[in-house]
Amino acid sequence: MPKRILITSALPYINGIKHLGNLVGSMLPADVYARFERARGNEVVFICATDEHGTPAELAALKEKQTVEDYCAEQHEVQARAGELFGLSYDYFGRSSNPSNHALTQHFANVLEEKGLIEERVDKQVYSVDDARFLPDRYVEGTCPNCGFEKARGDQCDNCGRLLDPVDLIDPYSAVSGSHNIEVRETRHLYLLQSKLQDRIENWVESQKTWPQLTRSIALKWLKEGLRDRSITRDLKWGIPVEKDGASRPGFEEKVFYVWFDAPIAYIASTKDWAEAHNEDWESWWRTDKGADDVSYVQFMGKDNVAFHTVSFPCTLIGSEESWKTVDTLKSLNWLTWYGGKFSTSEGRGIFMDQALELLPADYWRWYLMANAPESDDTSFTLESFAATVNKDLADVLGNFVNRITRFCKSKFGEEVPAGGEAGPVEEKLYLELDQRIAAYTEYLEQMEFRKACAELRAIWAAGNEYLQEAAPWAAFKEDPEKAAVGVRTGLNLIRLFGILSQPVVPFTSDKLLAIFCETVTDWPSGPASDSLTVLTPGQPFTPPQVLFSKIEDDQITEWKERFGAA
Ligand code: B3M
Ligand code: ZN
Repeated sequence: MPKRILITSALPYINGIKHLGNLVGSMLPADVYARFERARGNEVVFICATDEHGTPAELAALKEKQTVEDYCAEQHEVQARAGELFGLSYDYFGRSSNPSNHALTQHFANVLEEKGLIEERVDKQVYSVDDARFLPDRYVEGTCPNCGFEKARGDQCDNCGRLLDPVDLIDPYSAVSGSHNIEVRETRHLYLLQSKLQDRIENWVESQKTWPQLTRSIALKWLKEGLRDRSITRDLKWGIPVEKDGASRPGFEEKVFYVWFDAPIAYIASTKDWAEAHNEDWESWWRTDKGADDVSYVQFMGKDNVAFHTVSFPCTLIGSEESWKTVDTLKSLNWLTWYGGKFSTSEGRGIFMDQALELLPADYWRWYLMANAPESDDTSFTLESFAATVNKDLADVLGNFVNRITRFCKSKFGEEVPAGGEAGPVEEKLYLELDQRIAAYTEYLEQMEFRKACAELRAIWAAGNEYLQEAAPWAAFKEDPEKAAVGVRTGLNLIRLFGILSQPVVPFTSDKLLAIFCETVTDWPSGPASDSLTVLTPGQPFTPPQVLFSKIEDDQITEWKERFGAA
């Protein structure tokens, strides 16, 4: 029975194309996992969307001298295209500003209010006189009352991780203009009474037996601090308007929902948009009373998003008392740093998705990023280690293997799988090693242990080279052409098997490997390696490929370091 797996990646903010750190933080690992589960024959729905509300979008549009609607529409296309070029295989790439999300967000707010979990409160909010606007949480900066960090944001301190309210900050200033001319004004907002949900969320978190340690400890830390009631509306123009009974809610005409309230709801809304576009049933993925109880739901995100997904969003879902599907497995990643520091959009530090593809094809980046995914710790991206990894793993190990075997076959046996000979001890040894390694690789992918999975995949490629070294068909050819034929036939079958196994991580290369044999199958090998390595039979034609990977040269590294601010 195929499993039904719902996969969501954290939604990239609309304001500008994402850098490699964003990519490896959620979208790319989610894609690798989605591809793997599809290849295993499971039914996968993989959802992402642009996160379009909030002040960042407003300010970015202002800077570009565009209306925020136009800005978002344009940037959505830019991000959709970049994702496609990187091979991110979303079933749907939606928008949090779509009508479906307006309706669902409104729905949740209404239901939560009916359940007594929402109330209007007059709140104090930071107002910047010079900017003539209320400042949303993250646009107020100041000193953290918890740890003393001087550049704490109003929503969260990046130093100690504590969730904050902007009014908690000591010596606050506007991050928009830097102005200290700010004051606290009264404003009316909707509050989600998370404190009333403490027990229910705690029980729910306790019942999650498969969460990774990082995820669990973040959730528990929050619960221990005690859930605080949080305002879920903001004084902004751009966003989802606050309604009651189908009309503007009195007193809220100039307000919208807080971006972190509506963004996770967009996972559901985007699934709905996907379903409408493909004549599918979205409720069977999201409502446990409508078939979603057998869905396994996996979320991917950077560690700074974990609290919102283990506490805030569950408050929305569980608080509604409707039968919404909640997350089963949450994979969170640490930071990828740029030479030990921060990637920075505003300072143009680091490499962004569009720039990366100007330099090299997607698979070079995909391989490096996944093989070095920041799982147990932050990982530093350097062009030097990127080049070393690409040159060694992709060019020397995988590329060289494919090149050697296809060329040798072409020159000695022609462009078809050679006949003759039988597998002997050298092949048996290879089968044994691959049986173990493929099982381990599969297990790591299933566990979403991506670094370990990639190490195993690399070892599988290397096993091919070691086998060729031992079988040495070029040496055998003169004396014992049958033995050489076995070596070549096995080698060609290895290329096909590499094509299948590599598909989740380097899908474009995988396509090329399979195209050598005019194949497109990517069904995960389930039988023994001895079966997988005898699929291509004598006489089957093939086309030797172009060089698969070119090496990165030292002067390229120098040039790129200069260009991207690493020099
Ligand atoms: N856009 C934050 C981020 O990309 C945010 C994620 C929303 S997930 C619902 O870090
Ligand atoms: Zn702090």
